[in-house]
Amino acid sequence: MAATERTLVLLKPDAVARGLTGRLVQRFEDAGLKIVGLKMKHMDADFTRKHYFDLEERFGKGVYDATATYMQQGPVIALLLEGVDAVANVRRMIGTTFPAQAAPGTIRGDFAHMSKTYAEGTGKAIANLVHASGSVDEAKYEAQLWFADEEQFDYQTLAERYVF
Ligand code: IDP
Ligand code: MG
Repeated sequence: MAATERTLVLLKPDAVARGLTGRLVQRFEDAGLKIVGLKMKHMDADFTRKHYFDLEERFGKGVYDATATYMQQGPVIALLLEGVDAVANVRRMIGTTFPAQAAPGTIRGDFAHMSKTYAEGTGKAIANLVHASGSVDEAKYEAQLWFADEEQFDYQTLAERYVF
């Protein structure tokens, strides 16, 4: 039997402040993904660096600083989700990084519309509502960064009998 995966989702400060928590969590539950960890946290500079440890290297200081400010503007809600190919499936559900290009039906496409051009022109971060691990390796690193062993749970959902 192929193993299931665990992946990290963050509801970013704009999602929490806009009161979208329930609707966004509902989408993952509706797809049969199992919540195996859940917490609220206000990220500080040090923890933001650990979470986005390679972002500055990938996109430069301007993008890193804008993103770090955005991620610390209010609390985030972290979810550890389990399911079949959970990493790729959750990425599919959130849509591409820039909401203006994210397909309708995805979280970023349905709840935001900001473009890369606008973010660059204003020096703003992309307010794109959610983070999700981008690869299986990233998911493993982020799961242990955000959730101690005793904060990660094993239990059975009703849905998994049919969806896993
Ligand atoms: P992802 O969130 O879709 O995985 P990444 O490329 O890993 O996208 O970038 C992480 C985050 O950094 C993005 O979600 C976004 O908040 C921010 N970011 C990435 N590229 C840009 C940019 O060009 N301008 C502003 N913010 C950016
Ligand atoms: Mg990423």
